[in-house]
Amino acid sequence: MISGPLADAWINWKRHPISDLDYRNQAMAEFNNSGALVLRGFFSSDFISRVVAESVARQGEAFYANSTHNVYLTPQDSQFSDDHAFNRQLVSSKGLIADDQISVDSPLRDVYEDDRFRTFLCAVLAVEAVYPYADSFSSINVHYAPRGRELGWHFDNSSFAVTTLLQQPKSGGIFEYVPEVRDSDTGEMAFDRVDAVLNGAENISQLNFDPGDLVLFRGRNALHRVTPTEGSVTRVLAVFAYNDEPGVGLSRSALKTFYGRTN
Ligand SMILES: O=C(O)CCC(=O)C(=O)O
Ligand SMILES: [Fe+2]
Repeated sequence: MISGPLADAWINWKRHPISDLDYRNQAMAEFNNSGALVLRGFFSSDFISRVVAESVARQGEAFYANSTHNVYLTPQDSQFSDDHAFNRQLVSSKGLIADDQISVDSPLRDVYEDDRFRTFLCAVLAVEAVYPYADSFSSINVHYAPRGRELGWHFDNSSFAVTTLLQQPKSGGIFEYVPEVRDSDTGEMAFDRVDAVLNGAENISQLNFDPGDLVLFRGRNALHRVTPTEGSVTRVLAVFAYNDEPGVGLSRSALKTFYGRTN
């Protein structure tokens, strides 16, 4: 038997011919229109069962940051009052494991490294190339939200996020968002709208996705969160993180915040 690239068994290539120009253009158009793209049934059932098994086995190793944050994911600023939009604190209680806790033969790595997958991402995200992080933590992560745990409202630092849900909780664990709240390019902080979202005074959209769907999301200007998991089934999600330039790694203080360790 001739074996092809490792990711051949993990992606539903017939349903999602990501190297096909028409398919790619359609994905690009949808992503540009809405800032989000959900490719249903992207990963094979073999991929999901293998990755769920290996991820559930490592759940006990997950790091849970015991802290709060503002929506901008920056330290508080004393020039603003504690109840100002800049300083309002949100709870993120989910846990995660880092890239260095994911085995070398994980299907997650086969997909992360696959050239066809990367070329497709570049086309949809309109970047020339995507690179792994220079640190050994950030490239592939698995997030865990057992009962009652959540991810609070925030804007992402990175311009795009690539994820796949591995395990859906019985209820809760809903991805909620409000598109185009701030403009990070012009420095528009959108304090009034941030307050409105946190006060429940804005219309909130939901992005619904199931295990095995590939999700692309522009989270730098869209305020988003994941609601607390309800029930006994942990929400488990894999994140494929890339940079659009080589050699970028997180600082020691960022590593400490996100992963609780620096080596
Ligand atoms: O869990 C999710 O679906 C989204 C995660 C997210 O927004 C993040 O990690 O920044
Ligand atoms: Fe996010």
